[in-house]
Amino acid sequence: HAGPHVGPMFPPTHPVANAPVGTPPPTVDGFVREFLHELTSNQGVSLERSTVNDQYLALAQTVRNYLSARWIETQKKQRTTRPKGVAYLSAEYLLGRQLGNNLLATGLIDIAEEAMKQCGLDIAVLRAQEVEPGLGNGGLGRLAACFVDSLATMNVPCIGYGLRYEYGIFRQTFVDGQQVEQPDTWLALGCPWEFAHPEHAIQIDFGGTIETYVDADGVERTRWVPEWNVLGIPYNYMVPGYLNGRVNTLRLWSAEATKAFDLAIFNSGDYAQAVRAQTFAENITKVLYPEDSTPQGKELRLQQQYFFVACSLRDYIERVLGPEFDLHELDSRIIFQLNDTHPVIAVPELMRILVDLKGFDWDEAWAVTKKCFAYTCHTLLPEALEVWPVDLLGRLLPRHLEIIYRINEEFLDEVREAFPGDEMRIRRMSIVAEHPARAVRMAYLATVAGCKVNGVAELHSQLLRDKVLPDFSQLWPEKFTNVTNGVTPRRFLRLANRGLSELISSAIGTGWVTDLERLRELEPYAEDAEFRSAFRDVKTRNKAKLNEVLIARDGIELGQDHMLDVMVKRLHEYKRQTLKLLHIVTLYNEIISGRLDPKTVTPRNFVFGAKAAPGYLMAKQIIHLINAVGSTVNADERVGGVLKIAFPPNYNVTLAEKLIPAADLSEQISLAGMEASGTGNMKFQMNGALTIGTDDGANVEIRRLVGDENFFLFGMSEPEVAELQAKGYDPGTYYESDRRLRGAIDLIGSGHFSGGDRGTFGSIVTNLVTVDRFMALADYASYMDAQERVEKAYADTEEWTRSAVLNVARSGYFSSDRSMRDYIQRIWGTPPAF
Ligand code: 475
Repeated sequence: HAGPHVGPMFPPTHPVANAPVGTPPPTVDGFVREFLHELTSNQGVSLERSTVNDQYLALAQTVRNYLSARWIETQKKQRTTRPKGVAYLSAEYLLGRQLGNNLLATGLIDIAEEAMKQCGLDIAVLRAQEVEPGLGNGGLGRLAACFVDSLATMNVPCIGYGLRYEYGIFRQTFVDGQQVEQPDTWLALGCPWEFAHPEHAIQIDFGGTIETYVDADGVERTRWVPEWNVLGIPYNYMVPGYLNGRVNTLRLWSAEATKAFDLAIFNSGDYAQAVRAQTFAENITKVLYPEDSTPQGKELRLQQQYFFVACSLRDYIERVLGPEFDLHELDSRIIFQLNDTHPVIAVPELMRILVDLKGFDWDEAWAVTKKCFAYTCHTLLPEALEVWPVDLLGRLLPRHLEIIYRINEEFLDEVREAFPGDEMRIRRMSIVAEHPARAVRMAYLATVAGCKVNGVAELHSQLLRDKVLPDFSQLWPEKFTNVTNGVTPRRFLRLANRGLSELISSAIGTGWVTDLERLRELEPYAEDAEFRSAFRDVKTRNKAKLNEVLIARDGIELGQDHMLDVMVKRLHEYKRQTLKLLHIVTLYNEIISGRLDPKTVTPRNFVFGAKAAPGYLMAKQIIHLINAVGSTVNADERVGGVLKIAFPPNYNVTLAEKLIPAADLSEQISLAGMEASGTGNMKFQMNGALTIGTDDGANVEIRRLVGDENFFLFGMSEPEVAELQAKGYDPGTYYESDRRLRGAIDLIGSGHFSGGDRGTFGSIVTNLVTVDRFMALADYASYMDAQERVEKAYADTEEWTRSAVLNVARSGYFSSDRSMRDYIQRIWGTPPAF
């Protein structure tokens, strides 16, 4: 089976493949002219009087002009060929900076750099001016951004739908080592990448009641009589493929007050109330909820979710397909991919559109709906599975609740038929949970409605089938599948690590950028001493650049020539940042108590990056502890500088692009069975870091690909975790029996890192010794052993480099291009139209 056509949509006419057809190849002089034109006509300033922000905006505008013509062409072509496309529905897109990516996609990097030089400007300074759109929390949001990049590059028609939060993920600062959140004002200095279309506003209804009526044909029907509404304004972003002429669309919705609404109130004379109504509407897209994996059941969050999918479905059905389209054939033109349960309210919304507005009968509508959705699950944590209280849903979306009830009734009838007399099963599988309060289980609704359900790594998909949705996988085994996550090599290798990219290309050519499996051709170079030396030089330069960035950004100085050991990800107990801390505190404690000679310790920089959900108190205390250990250890002369701890605040995509290329060691140390996949792990591997990790998420697949000898495995396997859980886990026994572990925990408990105050980190210590839900103590000894193996391996520079090169060479599988191929083959289907 040939699979989708992947490659340029138009034969490139000149090296700048995203430039408009027929335009002459861009030149440095031409680029300078266009840039100066943008500066004067858009910013209204001369070069001499311009600020860095003016210059950045003018440069962005210049690049955007190269993309927009191709964008229009892509859409024109799609309107005539009408291919089946993908609508990726995601409440989050963690895009990262756009300028570098768009320069890369248009092939303009060198021309732009030279043009800026001719204007007396440093393009790096302009690029640094961009505030990244942080419209996501972590893995799930970044995955969406990688996927839309890959689909454009693979020439697959895709429209990404999401929300344009006025405030993205908060900006993290530390005050006395504690996290303090600041609003992320990413739009304050202007966003040159978006195209606002207020004229295409869509009205979205909320609240009210439902009523039945008899239609013209004498059929009894239901309709929703809503109480209030808001407008959804689309903001379009260009998603360029890499040098291939395709530019897809990312459409983010922003909420505004409807005119009719405030006009009515204005006419009643209540000016203040009218203005409040405006604010009320705008609240819907005001801020990204900063909870990663423990969503709070907040009404505003449900408003966001419904607003986003209602805008998106209406947009696709009415604007993209148009009134002539026969919606019985909807699945021939679109698949809606649900990025977790956040967009699942789209299921009853499509049913409502088909039944209430388009006159379908129920069965017809359900047959169409079932073919148009597929669901991706990103978690295994029970507290992360979204449920919406029935009273809240009924108040905000009464008709949708009614539709969900009917879906559930018919579904449960199907279960009864398959398993007669099994009422326990009915209760377990019901979309509507009865206890503790009546609530809709969104993952169940997605599973019932979706044509496919996938996990995000092999182990995760297995656990999803066996532990999270076992009844469903028994009923519909063929519905379940796996698509292992991936990351875009354009941003995370080609752009973030120019040195390594050039080294790779000098060895095997440039084809790897869109065909990452070709990195396999590097394997023989692992045996080539000259290549290894060049590879090390790249790492050294990346470390030097990181040092510059950290000094400029935070005044942080790392140890020179140290191993760089990095743990960057959201702060969560299951990810076990505390286990990493126990390793550091153990080394420190052994040194200061004279049992370990610092001269025998491999000098290491430990770098952390992590945001905690603002309401997650334990996570915030762990952040405080990391900072406290950092300042104590860094200042203690007995350590002789061999252990350095850095925790730059506000870890984001931009910082990731600096940290990952410099890393030697990647920490992926979640309790087995907890991390659905991980994607940072893939980025580190791709950039030549070795992984120390548990058998969890995609680590399993990384290790299988790189081989045991190139991976530092430790800890219990998932079945071992389950077994220990079942027989009863007591962290106290580990504490009592392991001298080093006890020493480290006692040192934290003694107040050594908190100016003598035992209370500061008391709850962390108590929690570890008495509860330790994620079994850090059980895996501690094994982790310490693995870290010793790391030290030994790192001492043999040539062997380490050999391993690092092999890690890169074997990372091709983790391109998000491969993930997209898997989605096409296993979920979306591969009609010739792709
Ligand atoms: C997994 N975010 C990673 C990654 O598949 C995985 C949840 C609720 C509300 C807002 N955000 C979330 C997540 O659940 C999330 O980011 N999950 C992550 O998805 C991509 O690699 O293992 O933890």
